[in-house]
Amino acid sequence: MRRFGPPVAVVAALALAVNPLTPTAQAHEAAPGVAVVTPEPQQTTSRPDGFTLGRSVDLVRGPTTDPDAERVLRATLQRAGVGTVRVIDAAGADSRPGVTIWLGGNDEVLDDLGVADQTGLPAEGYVLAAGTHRSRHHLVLAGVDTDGTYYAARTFDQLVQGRQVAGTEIRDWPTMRYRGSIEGFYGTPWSHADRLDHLDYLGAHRMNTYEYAPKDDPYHREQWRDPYPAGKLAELGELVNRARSNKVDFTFALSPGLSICYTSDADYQALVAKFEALYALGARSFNVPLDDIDYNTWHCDADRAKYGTGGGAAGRAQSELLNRIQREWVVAKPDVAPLQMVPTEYYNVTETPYKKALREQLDAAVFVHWTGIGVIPRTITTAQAAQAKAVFGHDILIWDNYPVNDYLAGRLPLADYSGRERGIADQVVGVISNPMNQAAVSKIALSAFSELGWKPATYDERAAWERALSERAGGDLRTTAALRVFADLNTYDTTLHPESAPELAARIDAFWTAYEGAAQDDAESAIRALRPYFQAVTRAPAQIRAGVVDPAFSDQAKAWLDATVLWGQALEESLRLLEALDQGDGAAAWGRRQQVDKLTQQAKAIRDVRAPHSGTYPRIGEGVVDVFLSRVGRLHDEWMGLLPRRTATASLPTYAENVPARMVDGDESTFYWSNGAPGENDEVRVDLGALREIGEIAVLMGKSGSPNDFVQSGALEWSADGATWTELARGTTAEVRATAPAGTKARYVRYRAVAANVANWLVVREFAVQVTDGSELVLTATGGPAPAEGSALSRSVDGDVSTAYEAGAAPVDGDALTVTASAPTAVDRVTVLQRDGAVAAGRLDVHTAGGWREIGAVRSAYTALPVSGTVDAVRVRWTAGTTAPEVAEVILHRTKG
Ligand code: LTM
Repeated sequence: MRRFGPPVAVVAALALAVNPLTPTAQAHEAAPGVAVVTPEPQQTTSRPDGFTLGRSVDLVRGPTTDPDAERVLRATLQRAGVGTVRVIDAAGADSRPGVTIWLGGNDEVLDDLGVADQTGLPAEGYVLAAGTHRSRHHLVLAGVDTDGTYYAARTFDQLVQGRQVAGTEIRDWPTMRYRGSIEGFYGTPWSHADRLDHLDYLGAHRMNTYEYAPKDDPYHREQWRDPYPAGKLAELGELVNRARSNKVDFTFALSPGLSICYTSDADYQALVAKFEALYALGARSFNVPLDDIDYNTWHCDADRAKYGTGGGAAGRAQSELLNRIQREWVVAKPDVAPLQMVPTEYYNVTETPYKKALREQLDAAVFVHWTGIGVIPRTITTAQAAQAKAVFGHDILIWDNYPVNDYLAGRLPLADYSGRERGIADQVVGVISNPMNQAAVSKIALSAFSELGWKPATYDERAAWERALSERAGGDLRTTAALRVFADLNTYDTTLHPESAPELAARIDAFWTAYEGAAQDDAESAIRALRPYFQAVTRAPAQIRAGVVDPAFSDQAKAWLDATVLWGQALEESLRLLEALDQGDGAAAWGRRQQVDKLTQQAKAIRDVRAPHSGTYPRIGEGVVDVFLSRVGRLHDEWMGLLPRRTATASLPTYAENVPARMVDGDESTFYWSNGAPGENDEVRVDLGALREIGEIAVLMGKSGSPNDFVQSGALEWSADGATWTELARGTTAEVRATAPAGTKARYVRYRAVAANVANWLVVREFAVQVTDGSELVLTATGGPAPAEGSALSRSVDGDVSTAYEAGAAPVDGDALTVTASAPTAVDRVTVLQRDGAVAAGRLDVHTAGGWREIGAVRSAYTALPVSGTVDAVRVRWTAGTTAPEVAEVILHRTKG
């Protein structure tokens, strides 16, 4: 049909592709029995004198012993089958065969083992030594401080394989001072249980920072002055304690910027009162975020009078407030860490009066957060970090907006944590993650943060990602493979990963190359080669649910997992649809097509429970999965004789469900809405599906409520091939109209921004392009039974088989659906598509110059009857009392040639 010549090489390559659910060990994975410690310790030397843990061990507490470290250690020992832990003095240590654990260090034992002690290592560093001296086995966990001993215990937890302790000497310390997360997103905040679990996760991954800054906690931002209610305060207290037991600094953030009066002593007192309340609970680290506020708006006259206007004035006002907190409150409490702040200009390194004011006036002790350039930067380079340090004139803590998804409704960014240069560690004091609304799902990215923060010198984004998947899967290879498939479908995040489902897309590209050019046999093998990956998509959610270590992952990813099953099934059905077409089986193809549409609708009806994701459907491989399904649908349309429909696209992302297709649906009450302001050369485009002679064009932008959402300065252009464009008109208004010169033949028409909009987004209600050459056969439907409310007869001839004319009642005597063509047309087949489950019976007639003539019966969902001659109308005479029909399409297949 559409395949010419066999591209054997491509087909062979496809056939060799492995089923991605086949468990295959990855190169980065350690050999069986050898532990992988994550984050990777700075220095590891293996020794030959490892040992096996018996039923009991002796425990000696040393100078940097720590109860939390002991808790972790005891849990590890229990897991390894050690039933008795005998706590003894160093003096009573046994020299007979057995195991002694030195928690908190012991220099003599380290000496005996020939291991240098921890002296000189940075804060939080430790030495871990496991070896044998004179037939006694020793495990020394020697921290520089108690945090270090805790981390030594965490590392030991990963080292033990069953009962085996490999002989080892580890010297380890963190490179970055701050490692962890800031719960700093908009939308549904994490639950209390999420946070407790997250703090455990941070501790287990040697991360030491959790900042409490959820934008939608009213007491954090909108109502910052109000004290927390008792219940909420109790929860915060529990978090502080849990953080401490995981060696995590709970940092309490308060965001007063929406309403504070900087000169007001009462406001200052309200702020420190809130800090005091958290201090009383045990919090020892504090932050004042001033992001996402308008610093040109004062909230009291006194501020305006004192500071004047502009960024410099704002910088001075903020500095004075923060200096007072740092100098009067923080330093009065020696156990409180230096204050942190988030500047209003957190997203660039440009020199401005605001930054100058912070640089020159903000107390030197205060740490400044910075997101990298552009809020969600694709890359953060060492040079940029150095610039940030210089322009803010303070220590920089990177608030990295990954994998946050509050700006990506419906998406879970699950790709690797990429684009961060290792050298940033030399310029900043730390990198912390702003995670997703879904805490447990964020762990894939967080694991990479722990690796970058601990040992940036060897940070490898891809390897870290693979390790994170494996960890979520508890090391199970099938679950890891399923997670890889799922993560691929959830790659797109605008900047770090602007591509969608790259693995799936590559396989689909290879498939089309093989399929489109292949002879029948090779087409079948192209389908056979692609099918396992589609099956892997369908099956991945069940494998993930069965195999992930953390039930919260499946719970929080539920909407995406459910949707993945449906999209996977739709992909599989679409392959069956292709097979049906290859076999010339129109009835089977129509059945498959309906399944694809049904599955797609079900997938789009799914909602997550969290804002902002509750407002839209989970996006699964969007731009790849849906495009594949549409392409198969177009092949099916073409096979049935439907003329190519016009389609619409936009270069900008879509806001909510206001998709580009709404620009060409003939309905001005629906619209395309971009998810951002058009930049220069952003465009909306109509594809007529084939070269057509065009006439009047109208681009109707803006809408009530958003009248200024239009391209403020644009060019209306047409093209025959999508590459070379001819300008038709320029526009600066919401509605742009023009008429193409007579004889203009175009396939594409676009409206392109010639300059960026300053702020306004883009709404296009309708992008109408008139076709003047009569090549678009226009069909009109009349008759009955009358359509049900909300339906229309026209849906039986709209060229879209996913919509249908739904009759409001069963047919009565004399009811007929009549379809009239805009011109008499040579036709060789008439097809009537009814929806399964609503199939009415009737007789099919065609109208020619000789009048009406019956050509056969309509009695199933798919009726295709041969006809010859020039037809100007067809009709279905319904059998009275039969089912109320739902007619998806009536198609006149035009005679070729
Ligand atoms: O990034 C910062 C400093 N502020 C906000 C965050 O609260 C928000 O989560 C992210 C992502 O939308 N963008 C911001 O600008």
